[in-house]
Amino acid sequence: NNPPVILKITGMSCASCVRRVEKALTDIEGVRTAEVNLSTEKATVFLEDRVSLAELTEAVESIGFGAQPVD
Ligand code: 9UX
Repeated sequence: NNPPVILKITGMSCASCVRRVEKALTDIEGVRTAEVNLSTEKATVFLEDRVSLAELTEAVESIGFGAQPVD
């Protein structure tokens, strides 16, 4: 089991934003789960296959939010 990828997500205002970001992430092939926290602006993403960081961040950016990997 791999550790989760953590992303900083910017631009979210409400719980619907959270659900939109979670859906954008879980719609990616190879993503097992995505949990987004509005207060901390962090997404915790568990993968079942190798997925590039760029694919994750681009999915979030494509629906109008900011995303960057957190080490
Ligand atoms: Mo809430 Mo977010 O009213 O994309 S859905 S601000």
